[in-house]
Amino acid sequence: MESASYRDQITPENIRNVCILAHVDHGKTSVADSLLSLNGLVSKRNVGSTRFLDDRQDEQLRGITMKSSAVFLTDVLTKQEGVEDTTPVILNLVDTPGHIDFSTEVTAAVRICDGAIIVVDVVEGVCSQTKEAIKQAYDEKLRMILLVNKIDRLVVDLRQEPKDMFNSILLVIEDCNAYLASLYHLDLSTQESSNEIFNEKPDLFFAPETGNVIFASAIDGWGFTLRHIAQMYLKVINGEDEDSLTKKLWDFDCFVSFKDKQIKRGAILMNKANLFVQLVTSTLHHVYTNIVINRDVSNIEMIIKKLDLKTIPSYGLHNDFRMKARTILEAWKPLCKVLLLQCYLSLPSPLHISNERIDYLINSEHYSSSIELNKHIENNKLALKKCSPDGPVIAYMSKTFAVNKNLSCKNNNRTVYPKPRSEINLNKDKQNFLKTENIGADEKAEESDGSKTEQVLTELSLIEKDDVEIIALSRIFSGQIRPGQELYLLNSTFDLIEYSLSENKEDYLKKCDSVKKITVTSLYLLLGREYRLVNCISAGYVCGIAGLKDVICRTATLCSALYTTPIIEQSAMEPIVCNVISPVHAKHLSQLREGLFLLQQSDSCVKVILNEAGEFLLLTAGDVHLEKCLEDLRRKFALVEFTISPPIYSLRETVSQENENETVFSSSSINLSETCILGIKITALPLPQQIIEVIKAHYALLKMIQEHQMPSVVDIWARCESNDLHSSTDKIFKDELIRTSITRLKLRFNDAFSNCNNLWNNLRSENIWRIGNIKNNINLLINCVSDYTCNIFNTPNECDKRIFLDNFIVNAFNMCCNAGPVCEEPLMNCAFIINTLHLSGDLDSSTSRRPEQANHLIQSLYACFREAFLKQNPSLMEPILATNIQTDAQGLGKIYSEVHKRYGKVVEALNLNEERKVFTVKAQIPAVESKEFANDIRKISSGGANPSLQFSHYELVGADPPKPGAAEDSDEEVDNFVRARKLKNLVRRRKGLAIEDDQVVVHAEKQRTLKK
Ligand SMILES: Nc1nc2c(ncn2[C@@H]2O[C@H](COP(=O)(O)OP(=O)(O)OP(=O)(O)O)[C@@H](O)[C@H]2O)c(=O)[nH]1
Ligand SMILES: [Mg+2]
Repeated sequence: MESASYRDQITPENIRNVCILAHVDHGKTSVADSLLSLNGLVSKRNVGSTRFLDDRQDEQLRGITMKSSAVFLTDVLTKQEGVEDTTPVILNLVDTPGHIDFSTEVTAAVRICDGAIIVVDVVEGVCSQTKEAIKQAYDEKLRMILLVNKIDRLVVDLRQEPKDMFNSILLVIEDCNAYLASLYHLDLSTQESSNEIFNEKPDLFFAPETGNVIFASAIDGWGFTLRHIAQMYLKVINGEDEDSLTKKLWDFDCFVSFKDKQIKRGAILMNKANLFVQLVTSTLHHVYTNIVINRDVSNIEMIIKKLDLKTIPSYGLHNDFRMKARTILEAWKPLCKVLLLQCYLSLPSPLHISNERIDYLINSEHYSSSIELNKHIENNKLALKKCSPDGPVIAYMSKTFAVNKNLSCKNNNRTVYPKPRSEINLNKDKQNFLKTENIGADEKAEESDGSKTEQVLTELSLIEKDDVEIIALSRIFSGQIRPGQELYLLNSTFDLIEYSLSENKEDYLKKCDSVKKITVTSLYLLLGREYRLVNCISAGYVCGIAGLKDVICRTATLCSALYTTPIIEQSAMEPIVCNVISPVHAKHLSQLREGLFLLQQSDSCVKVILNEAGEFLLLTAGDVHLEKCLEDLRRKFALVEFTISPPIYSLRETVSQENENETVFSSSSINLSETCILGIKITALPLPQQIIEVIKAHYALLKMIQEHQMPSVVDIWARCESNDLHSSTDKIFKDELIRTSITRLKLRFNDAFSNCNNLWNNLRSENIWRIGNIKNNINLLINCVSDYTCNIFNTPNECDKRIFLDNFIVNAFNMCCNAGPVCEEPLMNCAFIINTLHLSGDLDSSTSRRPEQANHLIQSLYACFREAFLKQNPSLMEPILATNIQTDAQGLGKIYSEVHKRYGKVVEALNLNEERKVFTVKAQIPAVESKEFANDIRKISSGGANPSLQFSHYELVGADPPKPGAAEDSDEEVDNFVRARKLKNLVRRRKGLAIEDDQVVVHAEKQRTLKK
């Protein structure tokens, strides 16, 4: 077990927690390889080809990363490398996958880091997942470095001239900045986040002259910032210092006059190559053209001299010209060193967490109205800010994963620490430590690339179920954790307000399933493929925590005291692909169940559901993710044979209005007691898009208002305040910011209502009773009862006898939204309007408390909601997947026909290159029809196109039953109807519900003719 002595000597000031984000295949893992070479985990020769962190067999086979992996690296930066003093640095690096199926893994990575390296392939440019990566880092308030990768390809593959190389690079930087600007403006327009980030605006964008842009080729191991180039040319250019030359390198009007070696202006007007082209792209162009393309040995010595390389690198040892170029360029500006330096200089240490990030992490707005809790919240914020080992424990578990216990290195022989570097003046203790910890680092570097890789992979694949240990990838924000320590595990639903207001805390904890007590069994430093057992980890580190036996949670906060604000959960992608999984032999059922449990524990994007029919439903994020899960089940968790059904997709139910001027409603008379009858009328309507947009944009605020309007909480709040039970939301929220937001929200609703037609433009924000409880399925309950003022902005009038119905109506509404009457799938974009709510007779005050009466009431209301829905032309919505496919002109037609065959549509076909006729086809296809789509497209394009499908939205399938006269309508409409009926019956059959006749005979005559 490791003593913490080395880590003890490094303060959090010198720690950097950094993730690498990018679109698929842009080179993240290759960049990580380069950094790993610092510690000898990968030999320099094999950077880019080892892909050390892709340690799964399927990752190596497919060539894509499927999970986030963290690795703990240490190195020392010296004065020569650009820091003021010799500085030991710890880098916790997290490589992430780029494939859309694994975006939950990216979400997990960004939370535990303070900075992100955004990698962009300069040839492909900014792609959909690049934007997603930037957005995630921006939302999490991480500082970013842009790494423009694969610059070698501009010369070697595209044969671009230096000027075009510059344009390609510029385009990437501008695209990233344009996207950042759009995020920034969106933030400004909602104004819901604090102003701090806007004050720091200059740091938000990528500006090469500030050092947050690295130009690189990960595969060739080189990289630099403008400052590095400035340092190099300072000796030969007159009249400039390092700062001024760095700035001028990114001033496109500057150029160097080689005659007098001075920098001049006017490059744009004179149409001259600018300084960047002259000093940067021309140099790279020269090296690659001479060595790799022309294979010209005669120039190499000259190149080495020009690059100011004092020692001649061992380029001569390589016969391969690519390797020669690589050796020279790597010796010139090694990417690993440049990247480490820039992480140290441009990204914050855990001590420099911004107030804005702290407020975001604990959602401090949520607590801003609580005077009682203020002291605790402030203490929490202070603990996060101080990042001290002496503070209370606050850690965030961002994902769980399974490891082979045998692979954790319990003795030091299996660990790799940085090579001691003779020139560094470390203190004696550190030197000794490095020596003892560095056993076999060199041999390991060699081993880890070839035979060793094989060995590790085999080890993984032979894992025994008992050897599986579930580890939580965690970040310690405050305090210190040791094995054996007892901690509270709070999941994101833990409500500190409710806890603090509960009268009997013990009772509350017993009832509340959002808090658990766990004992930390072991702690690990994560070393990529291995896990190093340690006896203590302090604030500021990324680590692995074990001790989660029987706990399934996606994310959680670990803390030593219960008055801790849980760190908010990031919204992650919901799994959309669903398959039934069953054992081949019935006797293996329990093993499969255990395996599925472990799978769910180890992968936060997997859900396993046992349905009413007793089948296990396995929900995953996409085809590739499903295959990874099946591989894990087969080899690690279940070790039994199983079968898997074709995918089942989750549908949505909605309504469409036939005749806008006519309202249909369901009415019901419900006996509340022998003497009292409730009369209720409900209308279901499609929710207009404008209103959906307002709800989506303010979902968090609306949810908070709703939570505070729950009678029990309101009650308690009111007692805390001034016995005023008729408080409006404005009174409940003391915080000025929230109150202003609520006022603005009401205005937005009023605007949206008045922009709609007919019935809608008579409504006001005061008519909104409830928002449906599923975030992505927006549904609305509207109160149009003239004499009953109940809405989400005001607590109801206590004197009105109907107030007790509020909970029942809201519950029945939510029940109906969770499972609609067509095929028990969730509703989407529906509004239910309560037109009448009328009590006749005397209401006995105990009525609603009798369980059978309460049950009768809620079931009757639920039935009434369902009837209203069925009366308004119910329809189904299906998930639509979006894809981008690159193709040449010949493939274009085939792709169109493949998309149409699957009931999809081509949204856009962009001509990327006029000369070569390269197109990007943006298409959408129903998820239900997406089976084997990627494979079919790959075949069509002879392997050239490799589309990845991404969930886009839900879309109406078609009305079911058909509109009157549908039989005479277009073929397309009939197709829609037939598909809708087929989908509906498929779902109903799966759920064991009654099915209408499958045989749909529309256009009966046509069918007869066809038969002939
Ligand atoms: N020419 C060239 N190829 C590169 C460079 N960097 C990476 N590659 C290649 O690009 C491919 C993808 O690299 P990876 O490092 O696996 O990319 P990734 O971003 O980790 O991919 P995912 O994790 O699957 O999203 C590999 O074949 C690399 O060898 C580079 O600088 N130049
Ligand atoms: Mg990768």
